[in-house]
Amino acid sequence: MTSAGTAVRNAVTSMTSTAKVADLQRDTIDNNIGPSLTTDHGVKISDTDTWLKASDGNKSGPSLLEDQISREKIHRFDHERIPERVVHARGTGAHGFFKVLNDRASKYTFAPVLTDTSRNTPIFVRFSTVQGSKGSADTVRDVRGFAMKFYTEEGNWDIVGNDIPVFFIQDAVKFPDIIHAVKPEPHTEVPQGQSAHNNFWDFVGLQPESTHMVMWVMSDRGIPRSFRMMQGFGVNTYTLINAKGERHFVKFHMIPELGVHSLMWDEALKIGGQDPDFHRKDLHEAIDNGCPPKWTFAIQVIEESREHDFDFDILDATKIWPEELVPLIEIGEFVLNRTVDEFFAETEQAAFCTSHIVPGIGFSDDPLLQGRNFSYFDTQITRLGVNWEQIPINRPICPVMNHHRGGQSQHRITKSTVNYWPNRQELNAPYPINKGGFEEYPQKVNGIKQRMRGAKFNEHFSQAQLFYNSLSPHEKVHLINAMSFELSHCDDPTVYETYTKLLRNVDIDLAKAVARNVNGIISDTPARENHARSTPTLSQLYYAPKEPTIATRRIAILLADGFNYTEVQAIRAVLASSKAVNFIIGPRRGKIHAAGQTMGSSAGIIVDHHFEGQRSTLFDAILIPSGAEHIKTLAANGRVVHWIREAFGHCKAIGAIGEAVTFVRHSLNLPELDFADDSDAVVSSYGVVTTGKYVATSAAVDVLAIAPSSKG
Ligand code: HDD
Repeated sequence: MTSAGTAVRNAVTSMTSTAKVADLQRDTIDNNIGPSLTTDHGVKISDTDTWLKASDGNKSGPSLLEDQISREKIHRFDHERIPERVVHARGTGAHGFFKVLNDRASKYTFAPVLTDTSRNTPIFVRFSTVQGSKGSADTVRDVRGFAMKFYTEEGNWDIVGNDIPVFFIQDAVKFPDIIHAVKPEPHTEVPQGQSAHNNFWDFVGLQPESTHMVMWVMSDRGIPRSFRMMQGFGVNTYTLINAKGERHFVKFHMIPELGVHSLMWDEALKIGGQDPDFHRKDLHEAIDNGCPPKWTFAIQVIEESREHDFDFDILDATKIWPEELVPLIEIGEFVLNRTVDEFFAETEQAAFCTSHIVPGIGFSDDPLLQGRNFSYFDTQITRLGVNWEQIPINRPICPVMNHHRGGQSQHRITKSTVNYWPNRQELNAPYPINKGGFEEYPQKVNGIKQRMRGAKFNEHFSQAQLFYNSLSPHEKVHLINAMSFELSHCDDPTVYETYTKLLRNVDIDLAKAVARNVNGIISDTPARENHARSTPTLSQLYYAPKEPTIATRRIAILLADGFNYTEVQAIRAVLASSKAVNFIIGPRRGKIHAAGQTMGSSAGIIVDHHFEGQRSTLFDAILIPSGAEHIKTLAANGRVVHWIREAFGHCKAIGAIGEAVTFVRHSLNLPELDFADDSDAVVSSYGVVTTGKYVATSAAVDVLAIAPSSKG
């Protein structure tokens, strides 16, 4: 999918090509030189537009049931939907590859996918939201799924992660409850793509173990700017087994090269309506524009001997392993560099299982993982049938040989007279091999059958405090605003009173701020002291790109007739060389003319979108070049003033040149900023405002750049 701008530009500049395509098609059909339409049973079709009828040629008689071509077409349409995922229904995916960059992991595992630096392991990654149905919007506040399928030479390995390192619950048996609570309510099927409702907050208010995860979802992590700008976490505790047979506990981390960035909540709300496919398009646009997203792949490792050295249970999925205690070990990276060819065949039918591990990787007794290991295979059978691993997107790249037979859509043909083991055949049928088969780690277990959780599982607030304390001031404000938004959508006082009381276990100021906003229980007494510990590694500010970059950022250049052509061309060249994607937004789609160009002449620039067709929310920055005439038109357009004000309110970078400087200042009611000609940046309450002169042509020109200092 080319970026919208390019597609529009191509179409407008070569309008004739559309006519040409129609001629070409006619020519192909008339002379039977192109690919023919066929039925599913392979018969060529010459008419897919009219049902077979009994008619005297003048009057249209009854359509005939014998028309197997039309019947097949309707049959196929009637049965093309499959059950959507029971959670994570809304998603989008891309192909890429994973590369090990060093031998650091070989101390812990013999799995070649994590130790062989000569390999490029193909992967497929699907990003998703949790609560909404398949057709819901991308930019809702929610957890984001981060599911990775590694097609390794030893079999498929799936990491079915999220963009948040912990989870709502400790034991898998609670999953139906948390999902029922967050999904649309059973009596109204409301809300769609939102956790802001009584049932969700009722459940988490009664389930203190969810508190840590709720803090993460209510933080800016819950509204990522892009799938490309969010972390991924395997969440559960797995194990690694090395060549000596030693076992270590492990957690998996994916760190985005572009850093971790979020939308502003007001932006997320608006984009949900303006462009529900925003994240989906963003991923395609980046890959199509030659900027494949990249992540570093890291592990955290704990020796078996240290399992009980922490004040939390390392098998508890509601807890992180703080990096200060268990540092990250960077071992590889992966890139997503190919979009899917067909959404349904690939992304919709992609299926993951936490139980799909390869030799050198093992499970742990993490109760959440144990239950997940049952659920995923089970759910795929409902969605895709028992032979779902024969669907190309799920098929391993290594040989699959076993005695499984039958089931719907069985594609594999196994030439053998036996389908059991042991059997009398010479070894041409697959048999259990002595060396190299998957070996379970000989873990010692003892005890009695009982329903229990480890003692340390009972502590639910210290890491919620750690997370809250680690947020920057503006991240804290955003979290308070988010909780206030959510709880103000709960109209049952039991719900918001219970939750504002529970928050007194995290931080009394947080609890009071939210309680005041939502008419909750306000109290000055904390339910437990906030330990005040913090760590930089939990704020998303910690994950800035190693090299600052505007690559893939979407820049809107607002223009009207009479703009400065040289300036615009120069700026677009600079943006393009930095791999930012720029779009011309003007009064109408089609051509507009620069100062000095004749209206209607072939000169000028093609507008990608008109002011009413897009909003500043869909871009990362806006720029208004100079040109008296064009500024006069822009200044008279209320929508343009709204573009500037809305971008400023969302802490977007705004650039203005020449006559645009005054226009932008007035639009934002910025006072006259008396800068010296070659002033530096002036940090004011508006953020970092820079202005000065630049010599573009002979005369020096005013420039103004506003980058609000923080997402306050
Ligand atoms: Fe799950 C899908 C991630 C807990 C049961 N889960 C699903 C997907 C992701 C996650 C990313 C979408 C995969 C795709 O793109 O097709 N789930 C998680 C994480 C969890 C988690 C990170 C906590 C650490 N999940 C979890 C539990 C259970 C499930 C505790 C059940 C006991 N998850 C499922 C499922 C789904 C699923 C019902 C629905 C669709 C699917 O499996 O393929 O089996």
